[in-house]
Amino acid sequence: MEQNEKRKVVFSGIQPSGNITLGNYIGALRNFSSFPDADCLYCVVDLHTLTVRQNPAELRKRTTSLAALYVACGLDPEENIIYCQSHVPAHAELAWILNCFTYMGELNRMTQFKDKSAKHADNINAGLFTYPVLMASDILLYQTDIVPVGVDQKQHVEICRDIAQRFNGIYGDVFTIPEPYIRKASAKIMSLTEPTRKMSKSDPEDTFIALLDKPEDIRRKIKRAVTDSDGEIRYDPENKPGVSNLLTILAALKNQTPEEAAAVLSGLGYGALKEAVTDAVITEFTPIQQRYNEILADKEGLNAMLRRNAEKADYLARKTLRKVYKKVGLFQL
Ligand code: ATP
Ligand code: LTN
Repeated sequence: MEQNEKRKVVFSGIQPSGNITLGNYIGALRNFSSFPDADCLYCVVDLHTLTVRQNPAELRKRTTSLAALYVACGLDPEENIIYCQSHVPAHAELAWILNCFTYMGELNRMTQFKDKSAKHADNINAGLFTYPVLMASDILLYQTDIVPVGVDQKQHVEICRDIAQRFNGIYGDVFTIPEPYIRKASAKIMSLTEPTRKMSKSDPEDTFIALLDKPEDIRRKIKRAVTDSDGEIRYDPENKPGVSNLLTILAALKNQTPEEAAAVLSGLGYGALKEAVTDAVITEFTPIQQRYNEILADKEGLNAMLRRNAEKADYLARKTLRKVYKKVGLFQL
């Protein structure tokens, strides 16, 4: 690499809002290790989870659990900055500024806001509405080039780009404009019981496979997954959403296309498809679960790692925040 060529910055986050699912893993988490030549930050976005009511003790537990999962999935915490969002105050500070550069109209168009408002009709709070602004702050604080996410987050990365361009248009080149990184074929894993809906960690247990599920639970859930009555193993998301979802999962874990996965099983029944998916998921998850248990057994070590990395993130974030404060005219001592 050229001496003065800037290394790319990669940033992504996952909410500790429930058990991490197979969808989170295939759509996001497993892609996090695809950038060996970049400076990578992987954040446990705990502030974002407060947009929906959380049980405090559980949230605390899920936060360290998710950090341990990042490491268990192969992210070396010496090479990647793995940390909690609330440990770096600059996220919330920049969010305030960017709130003043974001229009109600553009936030109103966000499909996640519409979905979550419908789901939590008794608690449509301002945080749920400005969620994308906090996400933009996460990304822009680190001069991020690449944001690996599932396809459901594309719209949020786009609004982040719009906010950054608007800000740069007024104050000069303050923020790097980020690009989403979405692996098309596996960007959206569907619910096992309602395969036309996204698999989501805040939905009921039987709709998703969790990364920490025991083999017998994985087996049972896949056995019960909704298919159809025509009996043919064929990739056709429109007409055969259940079967196509199982093929997408199998293909993602075997690094094939769904059509290739279907060809291997052609002529067999849905039982064979489910068996193949079950084996692939268990084979993938078993070593991750073993590493996870080892990491969690050393709580002190995990906390020390999170502290060290939060300091590194804080240093980088402050640099951008200072620049922003100066540009907008906040008096600094
Ligand atoms: P919640 O149910 O609390 O909204 P979630 O399961 O949708 O959570 P997030 O924390 O919002 O998960 O998402 C973390 C990452 O996982 C994002 O990059 C998101 O795009 C990706 N992701 C989430 N669900 C899926 C899915 N079903 N298929 C592919 N990627 C997904
Ligand atoms: N909104 C994301 C989680 C998230 C995120 C981020 C992803 C928060 N901040 C920054 C990428 C970059 C979601 O998956 N719901």
